[in-house]
Amino acid sequence: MDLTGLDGLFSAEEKDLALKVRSLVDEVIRPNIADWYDQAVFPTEIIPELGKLGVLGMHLEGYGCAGRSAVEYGLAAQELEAGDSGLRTFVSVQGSLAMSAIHKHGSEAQKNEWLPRMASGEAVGCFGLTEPTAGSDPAAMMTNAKQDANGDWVLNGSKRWIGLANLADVAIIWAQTGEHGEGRGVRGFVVPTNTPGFKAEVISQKLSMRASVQCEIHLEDVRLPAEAILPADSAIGLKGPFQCLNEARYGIIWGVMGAARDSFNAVLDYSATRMQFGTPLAGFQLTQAKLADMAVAINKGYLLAHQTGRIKDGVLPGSVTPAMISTGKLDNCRVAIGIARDAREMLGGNGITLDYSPLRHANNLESVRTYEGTDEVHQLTIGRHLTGIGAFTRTEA
Ligand code: TGC
Repeated sequence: MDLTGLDGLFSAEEKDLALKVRSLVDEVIRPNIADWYDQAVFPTEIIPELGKLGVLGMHLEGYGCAGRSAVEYGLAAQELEAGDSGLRTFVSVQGSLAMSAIHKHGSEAQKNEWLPRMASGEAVGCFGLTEPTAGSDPAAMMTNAKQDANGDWVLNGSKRWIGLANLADVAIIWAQTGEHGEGRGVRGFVVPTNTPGFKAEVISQKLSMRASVQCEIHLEDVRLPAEAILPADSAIGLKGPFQCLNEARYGIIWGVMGAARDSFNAVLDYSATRMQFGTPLAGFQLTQAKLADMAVAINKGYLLAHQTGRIKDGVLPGSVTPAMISTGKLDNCRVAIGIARDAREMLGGNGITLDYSPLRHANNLESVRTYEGTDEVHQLTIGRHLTGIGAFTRTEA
């Protein structure tokens, strides 16, 4: 499938890491994923294995984290998502969202308390930004945090689509602290999930990401000490969570290409052995045209991910901008879902069962394409970059 010299882009160490993650996927995830997906089970037993492999918060430095490069993180995301988007999502939520929030914006005490345990998989984190009525527009969040006379914070509100909130030990909750006053605005809070008033309810009957759990969080007078706030100036306002979303969106640029690659491999194998009209499917011109288009699209997606990663690592010049991240997230998700759907079609009736991965990937990618910014959010982010005009219009009720 390597049509563009991809293999030569990576060092021996990077390839070694990718192979280690691939082995875990082959040994632990592939044999079980159809059942987990069918039964809507997130396999919690893999959390310590992922910790042992060093992929939880792997791009972070210190506090027990592996301090790997952005490209290595991307390669790991790609291998995990070749297994299943739900499992890659767990690693993203834990490392890029919850751990990144603490690492970027937290106090030394918060970092020391949570990051080593989260890196090993002993503690699970979740990231509460989205709300039932505030998805693409987190500025419209209703969750609020009020400080009382003793300095305690009291949180009220609800969050939705929060990965693993029911299993999490700690939640990073973003809440509005008021429009006026120094340090006010949207702020992040480190909330141990055993705090009275915190409740996570699993969202059921999903048709996507079934080997993963998403929840609605209800916060009712959740009382926290003053030091539960993420104290850094970098976390005052929406740029606090957006910096974490950049990390997660970056991982998606790579991850979805893993799902695309796995879909392609499934149909390449199938077409070599499936006979119709006395010929393997692979011998038909229409099949080869489809396989060629898929392979070209995957190569381009890898190159986009690689280019973004090398810039992020400072190996190539420039810096990674939000528009660059949006370009990768938008296009690689779009391309991956197209490949997974085409692969399903080429599998014929067999493609609608869990014996083959493409429809599972396509269904998962519906979520991946939607979370961390829909196509439209990323198109408008790129549009703003190109034109200098923000087209996100807010109409006050
Ligand atoms: P805007 O005025 O553009 O920005 C507000 C402040 O944020 C800064 N900023 C960024 N900083 C870093 N990285 C970025 N990508 C940034 N984008 C914006 C900006 O400079 C500004 O800073 P300052 O200092 O001037 O205050 O804000 P806006 O409200 O106009 O934003 C528009 C828009 C649509 C781009 C933004 O709202 C957006 O990205 N919306 C999509 C939100 C999204 O992706 N939500 C999904 C979250 S996923 C989730 O909650 C579940 S986690 C997954 C799981 O648990 O499974």
